[in-house]
Amino acid sequence: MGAADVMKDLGRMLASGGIEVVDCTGVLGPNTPILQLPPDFAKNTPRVEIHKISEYDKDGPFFAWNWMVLGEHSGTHFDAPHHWITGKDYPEGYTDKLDVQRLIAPVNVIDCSAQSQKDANFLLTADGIKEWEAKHGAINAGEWVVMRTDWDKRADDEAKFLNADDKGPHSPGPTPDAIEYLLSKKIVGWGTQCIGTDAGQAGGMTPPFPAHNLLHRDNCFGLASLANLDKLPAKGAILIAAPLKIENGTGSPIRALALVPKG
Ligand code: 23J
Ligand code: MN
Repeated sequence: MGAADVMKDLGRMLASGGIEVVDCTGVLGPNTPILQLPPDFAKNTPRVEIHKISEYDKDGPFFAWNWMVLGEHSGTHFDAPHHWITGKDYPEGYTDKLDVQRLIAPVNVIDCSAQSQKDANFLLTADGIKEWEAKHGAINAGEWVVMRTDWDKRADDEAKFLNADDKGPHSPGPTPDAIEYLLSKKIVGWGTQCIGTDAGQAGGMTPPFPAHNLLHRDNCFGLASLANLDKLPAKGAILIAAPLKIENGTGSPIRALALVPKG
């Protein structure tokens, strides 16, 4: 079947609901959990603010609109290669310069929800990914890989979402060998449901923050604070994860949408 026929069928399936669009995005607002850097950094990304300009009043009798305070790395968001020092030399490693062809791709959903419920510091390893592949099929070049932890169920409570104590944040993520394995398969990117693409304790790994360090070293993308991954099949969905075209942007909030075959 040719591409034109595929498109025709895709359009029909979307219009009829045979393909369901699942929203993998959290609400962006003042209650959105925000990353907290250790206090030795003077600056941090701000809380999201939404300010009214008008709502059918003296400042706008016919119209409602708002303005915002919004960091690039807020809520459900995209990490571009330039976000990390290992990706700094890619000329296309910014939100306004990257190859949009890579943003829409099949998604592999690795369910780590049971392990993550038992252990907030659960780490997905290369062996864990290979076990998943033996059951569900191989991860292929050009695909997204996301780690399901159901962490989005905590997103209405920032303290539970960040899950920090005097030793720092505790949240699941990948090991360095997991990310190296996925990069050897030429994935487009890696996503999680936690505040960042790395585990809470990833600052102590070698290299520190391996998802950031290794993904962006290889010009690959990261996705964080994804929602509703429990509504996706292990394989068979297509993920659309498109950042705003921020000039020289290092990341951006996204509306992450998954196309899921029904039934
Ligand atoms: C800045 C510094 C460290 C980290 C992050 C941002 C993120 O997780 C992010 O949002 O990309 S770890
Ligand atoms: Mn980020």
